[in-house]
Amino acid sequence: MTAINDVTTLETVGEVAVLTLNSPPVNALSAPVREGINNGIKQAMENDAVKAIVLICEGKTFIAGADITEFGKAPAGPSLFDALNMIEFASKPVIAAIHGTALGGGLEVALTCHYRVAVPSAKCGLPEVNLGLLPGAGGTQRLPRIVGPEKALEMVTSGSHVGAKKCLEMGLVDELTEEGKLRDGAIAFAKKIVAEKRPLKRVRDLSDKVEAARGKPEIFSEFRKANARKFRGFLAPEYNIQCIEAAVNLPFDEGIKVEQKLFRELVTGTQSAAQRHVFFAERQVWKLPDVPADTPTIPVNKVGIIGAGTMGGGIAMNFLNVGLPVTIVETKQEALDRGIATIRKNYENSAKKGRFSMEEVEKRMGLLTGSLEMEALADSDLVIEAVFENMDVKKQVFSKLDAIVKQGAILATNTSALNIDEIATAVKRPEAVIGLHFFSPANVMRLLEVVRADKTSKPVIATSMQLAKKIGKIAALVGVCPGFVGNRILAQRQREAQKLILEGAMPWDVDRVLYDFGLPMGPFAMSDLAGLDIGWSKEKSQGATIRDVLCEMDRRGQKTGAGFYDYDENRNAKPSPVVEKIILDFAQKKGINRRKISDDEILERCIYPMINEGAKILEEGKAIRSSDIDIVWINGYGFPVYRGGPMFYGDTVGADKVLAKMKEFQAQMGDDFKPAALLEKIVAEGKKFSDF
Ligand code: T1G
Repeated sequence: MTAINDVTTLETVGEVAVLTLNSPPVNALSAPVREGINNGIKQAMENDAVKAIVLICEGKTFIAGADITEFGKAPAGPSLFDALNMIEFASKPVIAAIHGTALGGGLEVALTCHYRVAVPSAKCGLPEVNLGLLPGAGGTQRLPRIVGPEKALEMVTSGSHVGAKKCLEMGLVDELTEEGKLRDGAIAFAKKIVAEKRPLKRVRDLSDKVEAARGKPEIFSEFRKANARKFRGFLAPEYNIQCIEAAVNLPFDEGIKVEQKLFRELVTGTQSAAQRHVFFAERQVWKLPDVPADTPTIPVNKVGIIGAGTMGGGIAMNFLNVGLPVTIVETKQEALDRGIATIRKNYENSAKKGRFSMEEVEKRMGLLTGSLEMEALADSDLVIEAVFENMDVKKQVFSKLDAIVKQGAILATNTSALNIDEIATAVKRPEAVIGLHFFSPANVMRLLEVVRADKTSKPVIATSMQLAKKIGKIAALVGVCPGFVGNRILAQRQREAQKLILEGAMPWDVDRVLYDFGLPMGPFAMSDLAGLDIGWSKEKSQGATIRDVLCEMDRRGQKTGAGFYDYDENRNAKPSPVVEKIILDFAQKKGINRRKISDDEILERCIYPMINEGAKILEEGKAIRSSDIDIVWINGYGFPVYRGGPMFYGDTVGADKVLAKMKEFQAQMGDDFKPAALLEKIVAEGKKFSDF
């Protein structure tokens, strides 16, 4: 065995050379790995005794892609193309031995090999699209030559990981070896093809599947049409499609040129920078500076939920999904029965869609116990209350829990904005109290705000974050303040949206601008969807706001066929002349002289105060880092991932531009736009939000 470099070794087993990469954590194609492949293949070629080469990896996975940390830096070491050419034009067969996940550049390396073997648990994929990119090392030209353009389109635009068995069926892998015996299996396969004198099969020379698709533009036009909604606003999916089209219509080397051109455009653009930022941000959220990784955690084997309404039921499903028994408590049998029936219906709907079997439905429902007595929660390791959003009610519930639930349990509140420090005053064990702010629908939304109160203990925090990961959430640890992080920032946008429709815009103008920015829907369409009468009461309403007026007219949103918009029988929204008149009359009564408001002003007034509030949250220490705020808004409110989140977007626009606008608005419209001290500091010191 000889060391090619620090991360690569070469040894011969009979007539087979084994080139092993070992570059934790994922054998990414860093400069040393590229150098190792280059030099290792070269050395094996020069050894006449070697008749075939196996390329294999130590650690948890085959090469999982280019080294994303290298992007944006000056290129170092041999180019990936040098390594790929070394393999593809080798005069001896090179066999990729795949375990774990061969992804991105990793699969592209495997595609330049002449053969690919894998263990059954391995997966292959080209997930570059999730980084705002496309496979930039020939993947868009080689993949369709093996699996055909239709499957290639699906793989490159979804970034999905395909299991080894399916890869074998598609021809992406030539043989499956026994689990755990990849090296031996790959060497045996190499010996076999040498003995059989099999030809060197270069993927680039395969043409039947791409030629068969030539002259069928409908393959691409139909794919575009079917995915238009999902791809809205993103550049990378369309560029990936164009590369697959090039593979069908152009010779290989011409197709590579198209791929290179489009890759360069994406990798230097703001969308990929944003999506690469999110990739790392999603991994940073779990790193808690003052809660060490070895903090002891509390075993959670039984979960209690108080409240079987929409939130309580949805929260319960998260734990049932991972096999944790749940006891759910309500005050009235009818509410309890309704809540449990809703959970069952949700599961049965998923089973009907083929997500899992009816047996699985029964298994999960079998873990659920309903009760009208809070005493049923006595031996729960974690109790989450999801009762009416009222401080007195919450404090009564916690006081009862304190007397009932065993010591050492976690007592969590699902409140979306109330002060958890105050709730904790209702118990003798404030260290056990934490906020677990799920987003509705709680069994679907990925975000969980874990809200630490002043006295919350570190084991409770560590356990909560660990549990969040276990139930498949992405969690951000935040501090107690009105609205925590997500809703506190949302309040900024909602305030400006309401002001804008009085000053001159219409609801459909504000919604259009924010929808075109990339949000799933604007604030007024969102209000109609949720229902305008949330928190509204007929008795107290005095027509003080546009919403009051609409609710008083029974225009309560989609559910009443009218809200800010008029809805047809299919709930298609259209601007309402009735609402337009209400707004104009309202503005007149208030003595507001309406004016034409530009789309730019709508966007800046809705988004910049959000960024500014994020800066305040950071300076108050209510979020650990700015990228956590991005994660909250992308996963909780649909901030477009290709803009990286509000704080990353602030960096893209430029903190100096945000500050200048905030000052301009402040001079015109008052202290709603007062710049945060941190925003001033960032600009003064030439820093970025992402430095915090
Ligand atoms: N480059 C650099 N670091 C990476 C990395 C990569 N490609 N992939 C993972 N890491 C780090 C990650 O940041 C984390 O670091 C640690 O590895 C464990 O990751 C030319 C241009 C492979 C499925 O998009 O999907 O190839 O936080 O926590 O849950 O066409 O990592 O520990 O310091 O995610 O077991 C294409 C991205 C790149 C794959 C493993 N490849 N990675 O999941 O561990 S672009 C990808 C993943 C490209 C070519 C193009 C996952 C995983 P730290 P982890 P995991």
